Amino acid sequence: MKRVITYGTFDLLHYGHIKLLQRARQLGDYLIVALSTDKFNTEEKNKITYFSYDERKLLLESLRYVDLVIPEERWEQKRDDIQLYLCDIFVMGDDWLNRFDFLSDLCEVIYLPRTPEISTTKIKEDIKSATHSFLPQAIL
Ligand code: C2G
Repeated sequence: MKRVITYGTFDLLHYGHIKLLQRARQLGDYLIVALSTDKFNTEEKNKITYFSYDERKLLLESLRYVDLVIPEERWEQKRDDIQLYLCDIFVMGDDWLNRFDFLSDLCEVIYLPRTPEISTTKIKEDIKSATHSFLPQAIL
C-alpha cells in the first residue's frame, strides 16, 4: 500500500483544493491530510480562517480522496509524521516548489501544479466586491 501525505489549511474548500487532493490520492492508495489547526493558522501562518478546524476537517473527511485527517500544529512535524504514518510520498502544490526537498531522504517529494485561477483569498474578494456592487450607493 502506497501512502501519500499532504498539508494545508483548506479554508473555504474549493475545486483547486479538490484537484490537488484528487491528484495526490491518485499517486498512491491512501491519502493523509495534515490540516492546519486554528492555532497554527493564526500564530504561524497569519491566516484567519472562515471555517474552524473541526469544520474544515469534516469537509475534508467527506471527500472520497481523503482517507485520514490529522492536525498540523508545527512546521517541524513533517518528518515525524512521515515516519509515524509510514508515508511513501509527500505532496504539495508547486507554490511550495523545493521548500520541502529536505524530506527526500524519507520519501518521494512531489510538487503538483497549482490550479492558478482560484484561491480562498479570491473567493473572499469576489464576494466582497459583488456585495458592494449590489448595495445602493447611498449605503456605501
Ligand atoms: N492549492 C492548489 N490550487 C489552488 C489552491 C491551493 O493546488 N488554487 C493547493 C496548495 O498548493 C496546497 C493545498 O492546495 O498544496 C492547500 O492549500 P492551502 O490551504 O493554501 O495550504 P497552505 O496555506 O499552502 O499550507 O505546511 C504546509 C502548509 O500547511 C501548506
